[in-house]
Amino acid sequence: MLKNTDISNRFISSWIEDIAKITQPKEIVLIDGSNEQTEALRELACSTGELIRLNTEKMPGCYLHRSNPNDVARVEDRTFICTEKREDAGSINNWMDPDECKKKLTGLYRGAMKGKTMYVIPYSMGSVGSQFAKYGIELTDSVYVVLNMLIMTRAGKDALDAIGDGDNFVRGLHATADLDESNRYIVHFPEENTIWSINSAYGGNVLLGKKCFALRIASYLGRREGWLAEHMLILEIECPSGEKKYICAAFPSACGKTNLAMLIPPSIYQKRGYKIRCLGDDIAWLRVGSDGRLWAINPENGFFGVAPGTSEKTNPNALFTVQKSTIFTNVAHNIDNNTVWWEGLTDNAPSHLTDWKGNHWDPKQYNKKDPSTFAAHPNSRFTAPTSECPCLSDKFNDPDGVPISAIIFGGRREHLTPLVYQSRSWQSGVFVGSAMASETTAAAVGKIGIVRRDPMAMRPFVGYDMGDYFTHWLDMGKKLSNPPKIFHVNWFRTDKDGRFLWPGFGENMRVLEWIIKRCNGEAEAREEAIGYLPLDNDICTDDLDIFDKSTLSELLRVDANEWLCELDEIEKFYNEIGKRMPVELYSELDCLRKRLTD
Ligand code: OXD
Ligand code: MN
Repeated sequence: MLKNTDISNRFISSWIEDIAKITQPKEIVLIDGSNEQTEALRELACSTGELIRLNTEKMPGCYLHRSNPNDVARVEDRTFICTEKREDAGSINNWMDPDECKKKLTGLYRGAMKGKTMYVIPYSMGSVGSQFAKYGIELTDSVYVVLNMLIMTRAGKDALDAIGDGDNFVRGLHATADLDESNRYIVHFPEENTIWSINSAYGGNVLLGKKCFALRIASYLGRREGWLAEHMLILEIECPSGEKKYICAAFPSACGKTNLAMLIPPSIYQKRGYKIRCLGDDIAWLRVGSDGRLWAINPENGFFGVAPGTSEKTNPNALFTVQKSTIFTNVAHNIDNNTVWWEGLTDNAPSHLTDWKGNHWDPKQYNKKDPSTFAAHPNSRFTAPTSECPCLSDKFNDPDGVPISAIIFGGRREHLTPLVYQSRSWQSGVFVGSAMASETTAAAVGKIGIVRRDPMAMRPFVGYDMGDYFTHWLDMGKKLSNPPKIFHVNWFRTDKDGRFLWPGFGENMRVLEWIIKRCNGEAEAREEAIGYLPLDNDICTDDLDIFDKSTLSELLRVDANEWLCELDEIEKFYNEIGKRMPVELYSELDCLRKRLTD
């Protein structure tokens, strides 16, 4: 058992004791973040088969993990917000009464760690000591979770010291149990700074610092304390003048946040002196600075990215990042050279692969329309340290964060939304974010490709009522004397044959350039009912062969009738959110309807 002397904080030690009485581990180990302990845990995981050590020359410090095939994505229908009053969780979240939930889950946790080790992981979200930083402790019986948390957060002794004697930390409890899907629960008690997770070992459900803390609990705390926790990447653009600008962008899961955050500008932009650097690919915490601007940090310390589709063409920086110190989950194993592979990494698959379930993979069975024939799971992941990212901004660890000039919302829409448009004001920008919709992806269990409303890409992550969340966004705007400009982009518009109209990836720089110019007051725009759009020549298409101006006009077309139908859908969604929907957003909706019909 953990010796009392290891943790002097009584709040922590008595909580650990309470949990240990229920889960009954054979021993308790404190994670200190030292290289020796981490290395010993890697050895242990390799000896039990939980990890496979990959080619130490080609991919030093890299490992492969295979999860249970029933446990490969976030489970939104098993995710709950347990507030005292049901209405505080809102109509979009699943809710359970906190006492009933604890009773039920305590039954499931009872004896769940028998014969196992319970690891105690103290961690910090944000640089330890920063005004943005928040601390947590995760108790888990999974070495895989420990090793992932050591990459994704700043975990170990420094975080424990920062908690000191206080009880201001998020209590997270994870037990693998027997991975029974029907008893899988990811539950949050925002009023008690507590998260419980059981019967899963998939990252988004069990790396409790990530979605559970840094989004669901943090969004709740942010509302109480006057800041925002958002599902956003953060990137830095260095302009030819040497000036650096910072942008946040919110896209639903698996819609290209990692690619945009690590974008390499096309060569004509490089020649002009543009550079892009990454600060984060998934989560941003945003505060109002004393200068009236919005300042952001990325609270994480690693990337938990989707592997399929990542290649030398689509994201060379991510590919470079994952060559070292990375844990791969559910990708294919190239047994000839003990490396990894996934669909999209190269045009042709290597000759001898073991698929993500550990079976021999027969390339003849591959059918690109049927994910069950893929060598890697469509939601297979890499967990890689930010420190390996070749384009990491030197502001990454800055405790004050970076000042944000623009916020971009985006979704995956075949039709309707143009390549880019700018909202008229903060309030209309909040409307744009609230009305976001996207086709579903493999990041969560469920049907893929269905359009669903995903406001600010936060539908699965807001830890309280969605109407209150929008009100909080509107209130934040009132505190910003110099707010970021708000834009919406859509890289996924298709032609009548279903082909993407926009080349995407590095070429998205062309859209970022217009956005930065708008922020600097250097680009014109045409005013449409939905907001401001680029004039025909405002998006640079130099060097873009296979692209003609008529394609650009199509990408920037606004169809009033389609938008009027969309507004009906938005209104239905607002009504579903219910009585806490702010009137300001209904009035934005009415004004837009009027502008579209005038
Ligand atoms: C993620 C997600 O893993 O959004 O980032 O699902
Ligand atoms: Mn995400």
